[in-house]
Amino acid sequence: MAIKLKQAGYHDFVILEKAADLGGTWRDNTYPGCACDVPSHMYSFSFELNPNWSRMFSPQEEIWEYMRACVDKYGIAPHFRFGKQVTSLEYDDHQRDWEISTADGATLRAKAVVSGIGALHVPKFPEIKGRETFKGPSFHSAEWDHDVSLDGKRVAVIGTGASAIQFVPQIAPSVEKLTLFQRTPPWIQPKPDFAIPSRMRKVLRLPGMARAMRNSIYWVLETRALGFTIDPKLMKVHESMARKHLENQVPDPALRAKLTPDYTIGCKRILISSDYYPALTRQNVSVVTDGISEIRERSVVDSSGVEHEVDVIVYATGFKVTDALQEQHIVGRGGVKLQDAWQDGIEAYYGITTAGFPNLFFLLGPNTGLGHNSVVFMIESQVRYVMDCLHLLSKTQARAIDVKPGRQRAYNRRLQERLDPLVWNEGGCNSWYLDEHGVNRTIWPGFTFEYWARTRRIKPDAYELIY
Ligand code: N01
Repeated sequence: MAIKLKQAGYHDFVILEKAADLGGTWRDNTYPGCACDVPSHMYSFSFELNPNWSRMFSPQEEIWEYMRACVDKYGIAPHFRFGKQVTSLEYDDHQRDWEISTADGATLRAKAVVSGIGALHVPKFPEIKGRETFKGPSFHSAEWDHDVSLDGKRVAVIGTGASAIQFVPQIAPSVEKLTLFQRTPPWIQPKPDFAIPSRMRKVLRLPGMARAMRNSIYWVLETRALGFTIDPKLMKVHESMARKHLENQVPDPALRAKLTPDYTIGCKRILISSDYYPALTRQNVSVVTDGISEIRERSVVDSSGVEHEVDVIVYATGFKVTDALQEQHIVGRGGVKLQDAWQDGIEAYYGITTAGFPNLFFLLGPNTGLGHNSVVFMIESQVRYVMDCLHLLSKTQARAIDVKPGRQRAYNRRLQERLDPLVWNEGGCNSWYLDEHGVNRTIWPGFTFEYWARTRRIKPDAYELIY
């Protein structure tokens, strides 16, 4: 967003960052083995291709480094204000601008606000009886405590999502015992990861080659959308690939049974790993599927009453997703709080603007997440849309734009109708894609090129212009 603002000649903006450094996900998540599960040539900006990625799926440090390199190249550094946690956003009906307060007591005023807070950054801890009584070290995967050595320790890992499957194979060889508490097994496909040889990197530096690589990855990933967007039955191919992967890697039928999901693949995020299953077959690793009834000072008790003594607990239990935006103190026109505007569920127009909150734009807002391709593609579409909104403001000399409530409602009605028969809603699982009422507030139900095409230009008649 900052790069595109600058390129368009907007220089009067600040980036408020709660932490002391930039990087978001790729700054916070430092657990062993942290890497992207989308190929790097696609999980990067379309306007800043990097022929030098070291692997197909690059590790966290390299992605963070890429972000820093972009900041340097495009001169974004002076715009950052670190240690600025936004505590409230209030729209001023008279001035027609936003007052932004930060935790250090400062206030700022801005004509427009872009929320880039993401959905996966507030760690979620499970509500398990006695959790606070545990005497040993315990931490969340997104707040990995590198001062705690796990070597020779008895470690409990709770959760088997995208984060857990990356660090479990890394820590398993050095711990004394790893007890993995699995509530729902994920579907896992092989990870086609490899170090990109220097010869291939040389080729990628030739004109057009990095673009061709990116485009081919895009279309391969996009074909995965068929089962997601058309009919869950088309997911069968993916399911048999995942089932074969499990059979090949886990010879023990009892363990295999524990690891076999009972819902349609794709209902939860499809995970990719080639070293997770082998780690679970180790002598010092056990998978507990009985659920957790209690945590005591030195142990985790499962629901069949077995007490597992452990020295350390790692929570790989994910993030507060659908409430990440809702928990913010955001007050729009007429003093209406975002929580009240969204009392029936979070929704926006193309996930970007929401009625009653003029000139407030969301990146990765409601229903713009993906199960099959890179969200960076979605973010870039949203950024272009926000730029188009700003151009409309300049052109019309309007002070603000506000999406019409009827347009937003109609858009979301169609969106939910599309989502109804699809795998996230119908696949027979519980996932963080759904809110507490079982409504999908997270996923875009179509191909990404459809989203790209629909957000290419703002439709001015969908908006009220405020002068
Ligand atoms: O979190 P998750 P994550 N008792 O929510 C379990 C992105 N990401 O940090 O499935 C026991 O996926 C829960 O069980 P269940 C990616 O978008 C990207 O792993 O709800 N278990 C689940 O197994 C991903 O989707 C990359 O039954 C409990 C796990 O904890 C998102 O981040 C890499 C429990 C949580 O899994 C989050 O991933 C890593 C309880 N009370 C992550 N509560 C990339 O490479 C929860 N669980 C881009």
